[in-house]
Amino acid sequence: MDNLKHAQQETIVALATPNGIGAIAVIRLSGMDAISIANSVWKGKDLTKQASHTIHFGHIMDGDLMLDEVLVSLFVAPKSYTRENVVEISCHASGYIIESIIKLFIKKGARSAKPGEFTLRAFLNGQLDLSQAEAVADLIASNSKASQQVALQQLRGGFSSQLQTLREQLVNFASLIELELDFAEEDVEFANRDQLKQLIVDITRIIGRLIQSFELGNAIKQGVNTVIAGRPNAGKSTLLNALLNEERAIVSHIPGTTRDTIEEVLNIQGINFRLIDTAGIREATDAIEQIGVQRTMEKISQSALLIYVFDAEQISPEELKSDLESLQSPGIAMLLVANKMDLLQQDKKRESIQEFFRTSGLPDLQTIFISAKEKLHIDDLKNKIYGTAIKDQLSGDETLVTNIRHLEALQKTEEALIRVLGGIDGSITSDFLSMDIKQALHYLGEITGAVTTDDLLDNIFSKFCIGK
Ligand SMILES: Nc1nc2c(ncn2[C@@H]2O[C@H](COP(=O)(O)OP(=O)(O)OP(=O)(O)O)[C@@H](O)[C@H]2O)c(=O)[nH]1
Ligand SMILES: [Mg+2]
Repeated sequence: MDNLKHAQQETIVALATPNGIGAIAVIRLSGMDAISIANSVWKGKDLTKQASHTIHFGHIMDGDLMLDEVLVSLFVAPKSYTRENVVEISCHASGYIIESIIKLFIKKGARSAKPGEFTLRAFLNGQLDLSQAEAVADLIASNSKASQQVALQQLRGGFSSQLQTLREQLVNFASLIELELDFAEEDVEFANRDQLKQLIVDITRIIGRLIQSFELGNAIKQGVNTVIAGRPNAGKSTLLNALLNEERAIVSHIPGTTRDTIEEVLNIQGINFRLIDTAGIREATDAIEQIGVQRTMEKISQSALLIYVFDAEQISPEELKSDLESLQSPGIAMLLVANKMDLLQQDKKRESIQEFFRTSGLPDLQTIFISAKEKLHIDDLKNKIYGTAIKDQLSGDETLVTNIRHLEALQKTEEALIRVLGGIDGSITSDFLSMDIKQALHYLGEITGAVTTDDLLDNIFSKFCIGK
C-alpha cells in the first residue's frame, strides 16, 4: 500500500476518449499539481484562481507555439471523480495534437497514467468502493440494456450497501464473542447462542442467494450461449435466419449443409443471446463433416441453453428418444422445437408427438411447434428462449453478482459461516468461533475493498483501459 500512496503524490495524465480522429478528444489530468501544470501551458484566465466546476476557453501553448484552441473543465479537490484536482482539456481530436499536449504536460511534471489509475485513485480516496470501481469497467463494456442496468446498479452502490449491512451484523456478532473471550475464566455467555445461530443462518441464506444469482448475472453480462442443434435438414439454419430476421446462414435441402458453426447475437428483451447454428448431428459422410459434428458437440457442452430442432413431419419417436437421451445433460437447459409444422396437414402427427412426450418417461419437456420457413410462432419461441434462460429471476432491484472475483469471495465467506454454524452446534469454544467469523469478514471485505492487497488492486485495475 505504501507504494500506492507514494504514487498518488504524482499528477497523472492520459487521453480519456478513444484514440483516433474525431471532433473532440478529452485529455485528463489528476493530482495535486493538475491545475498548476495546466496553467503553466495556458493562455487565458489564470486557472489557479478559478472556481471548481467551471469551463474556460483558451489556448495551449508550447512556448510561443500555439498547439490548439481548447476548452478546459476544472474540478477542484475533493469535488472530482478522483477526489484530487482534475483538469479535463477538450481539444481537437487529431493524433498529433493529442500527443503534443500530453507530451507537454509530461514535460511540465505530469506522468502517463497507468490503466485504470484514475479509478484506482477514486477508490483509494474513498470515492468508490472496489465493487463500484469494477462496475465502472462493466458499465463501459456493457452491450445490452440488462448488462448496463446491472452494472449501473452496482456502480450506484446497491451491492455494496447490502454487503455493508451483512458486515456490520457480523462485526456485532464478533464483538459479543470477543467479550466472552475477555471473561473466559468466569464462564459467562454474553451472546445468546440461539440468537447467534439464527443470525448466522440468515446471513448464510443471503450469501447463498447472492451466489446463486451469479448464473443469471453472468448470463446477463456475457450473453447466454445458445446452441441450435439437431439432425441434418431439421431446419436449424432456417431457424437461425428466422430468429435474426436476416439470411445469415446458407439453407438447402441437402442434408449436411452447415459444416462450421455460425455465431450471431440476438437481443431478446434486453438480454443478449449468442446463437450458435451447428452442423447437423449424424454419422458423418466425410472428414470435414466429422469435424463439424465434433464441433457441434463441443459447443453444446459449453452452452447454457440448447435449442433442439427436429423435423416434426419426418422424425420417428425412436429417433426423438435417442436424440434426447444423448443430448440432455445437467446444467444445460433444453428447449424442444418441432419444426416444419406447415407440413403437418392434419393434427395427427402433432398429437402423436405430444403423446410421445407424455409416455416416453422423459422429464417433462415442453415442445413448441413452429415453421422456421413460414416464420410461424417465432415470437413465441423468442419468449420461450427468454423465459427458459432468465426464468423468473429478473425481478428488477434484486442484486445480481456478475463478477467471478465476487463469486469466489462469497463462496469463501459461505464456507467460513458454515464452519461458524457447525461450531455453535458443536459447542466449540469462543476463540475458534471468533476466528471463523473473522475469516468470513475478511472475505466479505475483499469484495468492497475494505480488505485489499497491492496484488489484488493491480490485478483489478490493470484490466481497465488507460484514461479510465
Ligand atoms: N416446409 C418447411 N421446410 C423447411 C422449414 N424449415 C426448413 N425447411 C427446409 O428444410 C431444408 C433444410 O433446411 P436447413 O435450414 O438448411 O436445415 P439444417 O438443419 O440447417 O440442415 P444442415 O445444415 O444440413 O444440418 C431446406 O430445404 C429448408 O427450406 C419449415 O419450417 N417448413
Ligand atoms: Mg444448417
